Amino acid sequence: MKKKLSRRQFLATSAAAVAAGALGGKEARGQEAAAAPAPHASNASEPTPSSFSRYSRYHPSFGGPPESDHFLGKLVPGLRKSGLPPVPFEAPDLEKLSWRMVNGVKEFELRCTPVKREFLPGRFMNVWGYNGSLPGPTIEAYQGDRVRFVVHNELPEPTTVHWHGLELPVQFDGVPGLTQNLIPPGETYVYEYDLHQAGTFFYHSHIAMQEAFGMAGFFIIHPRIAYDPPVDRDFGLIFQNFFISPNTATPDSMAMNWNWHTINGRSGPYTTPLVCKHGERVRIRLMDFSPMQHHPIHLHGHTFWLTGTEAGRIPPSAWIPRNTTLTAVAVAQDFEFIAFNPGDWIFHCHMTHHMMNHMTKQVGPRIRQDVDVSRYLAALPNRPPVEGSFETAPFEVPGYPQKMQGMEMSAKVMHKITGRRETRGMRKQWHEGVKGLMTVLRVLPEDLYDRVMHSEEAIQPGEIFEAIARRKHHKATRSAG
Ligand SMILES: [Cu+2]
Repeated sequence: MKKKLSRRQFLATSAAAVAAGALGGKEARGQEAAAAPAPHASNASEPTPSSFSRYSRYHPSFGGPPESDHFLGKLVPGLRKSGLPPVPFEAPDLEKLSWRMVNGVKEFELRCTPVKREFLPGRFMNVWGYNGSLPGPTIEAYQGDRVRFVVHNELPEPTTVHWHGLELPVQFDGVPGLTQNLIPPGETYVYEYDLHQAGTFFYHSHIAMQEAFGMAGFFIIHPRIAYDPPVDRDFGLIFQNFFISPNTATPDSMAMNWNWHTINGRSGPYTTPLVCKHGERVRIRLMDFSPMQHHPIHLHGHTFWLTGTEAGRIPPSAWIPRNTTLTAVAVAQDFEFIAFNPGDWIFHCHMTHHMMNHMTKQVGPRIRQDVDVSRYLAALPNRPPVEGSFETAPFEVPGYPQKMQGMEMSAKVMHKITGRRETRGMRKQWHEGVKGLMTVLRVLPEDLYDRVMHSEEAIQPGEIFEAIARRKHHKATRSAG
């Protein structure tokens, strides 16, 4: 019976405890809360309601002493019950690698392939990946699985696949020369081993120049039973950089600087927002597969806790509250938070050059004088000389690239960006603030979540955003939930 307590009942219980506290002081509150049924009672060491009688997952978690459980958020139960398998992992804009069971082994088929990936609408880049995708499709498995990967090399050159972070028999580690022979073009190689770890792993080519071409993908290994408290959402984002000069669509893998930035193979604002419900416990797994660049990843509107590494969940006593986390090359980090704050929140790398892709059309001092570069390109033999003086008024402000902020895009491009379900009801010009290594976390009250993600009714630009801005969040959610 205790296990059947609904979320609404739990909230009412918490509210009653708070009200009792206000009337009768601290002691009365403790007694009232202790008498209430536990939200889930599968485990004797789980928190009791008194642990979070003053905590609402619909309010900011700050305010308590730094060492308190409230502040750490570690006692907040997920909407998802404890003791169940983990929620499926979700990496926006990437597919999952399918598998079939062959004599007790999960068999996956992985093809190493050239890829045309649409970084931005109409911008198809010649990169490499797996099964026609950059990054490769996500491998999702469970601790204890035995897995087999049948790898076909469809590239014009030899390759190997390395299973990053896995403790496996050495002959399957994927290092050319050291542990195996290269897989020649057109050939197949089979890797097979047991998964005894759990965590955020990835797979990638072990040829440096192929890595610079983007050959990597998520390899998520779940524990059989979700960590407690469980998360309601499990998202993943791979950050990558490429140097693609203005007049080509093929990266220069020898370059030492990077002008195109992708999350799961797309650049902002073409990255697909992460959408969750108000009050859910959310995990986001970050993985940096850039050739050389580390990324300070920043989430607005929430404090998150670093809760995991490649090696799985960190003990809660060691969780670290942050707003920005520096994710280094070849590192995976998991963080978790309660999505207590409804709205459209930018979620991005904080390196200024990663917050935009390069603009090729209007570079240089001429734009500062409000003359389009196309005039010069059209009259190359007799183009006017460049003004050498910096003492004129236009040089007192930066000009490029600040002028690109409000750049017009064609209707076709705009439709690809704003026509997706996940973006419905965002403000009309939302895409102006989402560039390069950026995406959006949308925290939607339950009724608005259903309208955006499940209904077919028309939603005007800005409608959802304005509805949230007008609401008193916790009241609206309780009555709607
Ligand atoms: Cu960055």
